[in-house]
Amino acid sequence: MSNPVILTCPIIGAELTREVYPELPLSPEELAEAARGACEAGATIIHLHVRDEDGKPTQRVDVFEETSRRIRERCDCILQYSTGGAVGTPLEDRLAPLDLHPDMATLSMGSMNFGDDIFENKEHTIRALSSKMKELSIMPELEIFDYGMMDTVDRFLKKGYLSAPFHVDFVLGVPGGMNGQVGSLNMLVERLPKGQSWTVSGVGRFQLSLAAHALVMGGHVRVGLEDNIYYRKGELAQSNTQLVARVARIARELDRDVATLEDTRKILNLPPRS
Ligand code: KMH
Ligand code: ZN
Repeated sequence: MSNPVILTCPIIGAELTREVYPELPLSPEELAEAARGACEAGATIIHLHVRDEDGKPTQRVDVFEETSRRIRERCDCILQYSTGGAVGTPLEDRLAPLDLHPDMATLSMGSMNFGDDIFENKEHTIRALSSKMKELSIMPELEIFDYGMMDTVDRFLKKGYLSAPFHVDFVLGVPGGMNGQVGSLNMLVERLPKGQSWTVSGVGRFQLSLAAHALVMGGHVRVGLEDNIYYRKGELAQSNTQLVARVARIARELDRDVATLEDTRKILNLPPRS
């Protein structure tokens, strides 16, 4: 294999609405179809948020369960549950879906302004999420929105609240976090503890440029509607599939294979699903 790139697709997120993106998949069935398309285009990890019957973000276990089942009926992929939820989601709710034993789950490494809201991740919150993932052998993906969060990673490693291996996702371009210039990504990658894998999530207009930059740097890429709804300036993307397919095409042109599920498990040290 030629330096395979793992493509993660965040198919919906918690903030997006049909007012801004009319074709937004919301129900378990629609989310499963969106996941199928993304996997066919090359994604092997689905970053999953779910919505309730009114289309509102929820961390309800039954909705995660039904959506996961429907996704698994259609495609073999790694499910990565969001524990970030929406801004303001209580810790108890953020922890709840972990009981379903997903392969991976997100772990945001600090609080920040998130647009006009606050995405709160107190140290005790991070510890609670991290220790439940450890207890259930769920691989965390550390969400890094700002440079200082790397210091929290070091502190948590030192204190034993986190242990390698883990995977890191640099989420760049959120208003309130670090910007999506390529220099930001360079700094963060240099700062990463040796031997850990990383992905970049470019938010909004940074999605394509950061994806291309990560491909050249040898990193992995997250691409999908949660982070960006445009295919190009002024033109809404048709679907997650379309966004993933473009990055897969660019990867191949740059002589990087798109990681298969087997490659992905190997790179991330993920055991096969039991
Ligand atoms: N919705 C954001 C506030 C995650 O998935 O863990 C947090 C988020 C991160 O999307
Ligand atoms: Zn998310």
